[in-house]
Amino acid sequence: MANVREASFELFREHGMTTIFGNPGSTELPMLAEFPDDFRYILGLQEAVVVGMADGYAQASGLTTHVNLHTAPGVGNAMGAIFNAQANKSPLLVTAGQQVRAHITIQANLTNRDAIRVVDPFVKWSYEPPRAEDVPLALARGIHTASLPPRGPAFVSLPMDDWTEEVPDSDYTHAVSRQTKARAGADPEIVADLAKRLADAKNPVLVAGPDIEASGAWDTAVALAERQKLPVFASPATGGGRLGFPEGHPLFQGVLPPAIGPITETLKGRDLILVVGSSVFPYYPYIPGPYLPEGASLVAITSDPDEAARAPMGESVVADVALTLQALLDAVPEGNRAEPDPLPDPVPGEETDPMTPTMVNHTLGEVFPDDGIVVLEAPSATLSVRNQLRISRPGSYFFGAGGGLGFGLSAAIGVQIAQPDRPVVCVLGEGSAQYAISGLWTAAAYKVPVTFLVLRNEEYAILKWFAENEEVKGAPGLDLPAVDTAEIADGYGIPSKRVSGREELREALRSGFESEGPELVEVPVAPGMALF
Ligand SMILES: Cc1ncc(C[n+]2csc(CCOP(=O)(O)OP(=O)(O)O)c2C)c(N)n1
Repeated sequence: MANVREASFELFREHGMTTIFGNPGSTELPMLAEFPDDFRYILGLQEAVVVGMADGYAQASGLTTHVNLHTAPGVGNAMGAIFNAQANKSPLLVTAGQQVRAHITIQANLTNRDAIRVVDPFVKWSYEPPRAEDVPLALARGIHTASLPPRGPAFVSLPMDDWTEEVPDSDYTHAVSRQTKARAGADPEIVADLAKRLADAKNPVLVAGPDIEASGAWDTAVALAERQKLPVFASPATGGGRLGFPEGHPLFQGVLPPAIGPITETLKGRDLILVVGSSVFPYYPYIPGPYLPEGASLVAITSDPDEAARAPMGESVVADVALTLQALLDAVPEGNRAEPDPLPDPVPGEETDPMTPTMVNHTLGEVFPDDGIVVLEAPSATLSVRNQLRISRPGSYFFGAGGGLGFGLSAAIGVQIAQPDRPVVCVLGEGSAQYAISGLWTAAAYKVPVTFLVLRNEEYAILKWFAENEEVKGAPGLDLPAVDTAEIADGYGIPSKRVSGREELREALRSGFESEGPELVEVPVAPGMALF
């Protein structure tokens, strides 16, 4: 007979979940006792960072990933990052220690007194097993729940005295090895109808979303666009945690703006808008207008029933994105429409001192390795990074779709751990970097060779832009003088440089990409939004 810990670790092993991200406390130590040699524990110094790292790891590895947090306060610290993981559709098993069962009712110190309810809105399932013997089954259910579409975090609260309890074999052995599979294709009649509508459309367009990449449909999306000569837009950057289409492809027409009116304006004249692997749409800010251009119909393919239900217009097909796109590709003929003009090449813009974010991103593009990965959280420079880099390989771009800052720095570490052979650059605003700054310790301690590129504009530039849009005058708290991220990085043991000028920047980035450990490059940039 195994104890709860042995049975649970067997379960994790069976699912390839041998990397655990955590920040331990007294209530988690019994889980970590006699930690098996074939597992690794990645320590983060604050729970938001721990979850952000796991989120990046889960997305870049495709594996459901275990994050272990410290009872109520640890979960509390992690909430913003769990919200982000939900928006990113990141398959996380989030566990947290709980007081000894005999202590819960009398609410002894550190009791997570409403463990299930606290995280409930941000997870797919939240649970505390009624008996110790149920722990392995509850963990198995959490793993399956997190990994079934739409993927996302599931939470299990684990009383600390459960781990040494014995579990009868019959209670857990099936749970350890069972699998769940859920790739369901669309009704063939719906696909045939959609194929006909697409082929008959005069001026259709494809809007590519993050689930194309996540579902493994990248090549199929390219083949469909090429066969039908479809112009392709990326779904708005606000919700685009990953890319759905190569942005250097001649059919690529740019990133859709994120607001209602401007999207409709951009898509004016289209008769069929095919949205794949995206919500319709991740709008922000609120700029009202008609939801669709005159004469247009919209069909969205998504594996997420909630995305389908909440869309304000159009039709939705709920099915696996990769299978449905493949079926559609097989059913459409070669299109004979005129191909759209490709986007002009990105230009660096004017030389200024300090450099513009556009110039910095252009310079990054010059030295960015073919197999490089960008993790992005530089709010006022988001579009500039997209427009300058035109990333064209799958699995090469990660962005926090939830919008909660702190994702970027921490996720970059998880992405790099999952993809040790690919150079990772994490582009950060100096404000954003502070939300997860202690992640630098993990990068240094585990020699995770991320190159952190910090754009220092001494302000919350995007909030100044929002203030103008919202006609808010005189708001305090939008300036950020004297945050010296390079010196902070030194304090965490990360070699860092402050650079100015393109040549110094190129050299510092090349050194970062070649280094076997993390490096941080801080570059002063001109204030304001960078759209190109
Ligand atoms: C957790 C969290 N808190 C606050 C915000 C609001 N917010 C959005 S952008 C931003 C400023 C980011 O500053 P910085 O990283 O320096 O980027 P910049 O806007 O200057 O490009 C803030 C505070 C947020 N998105 N997430």
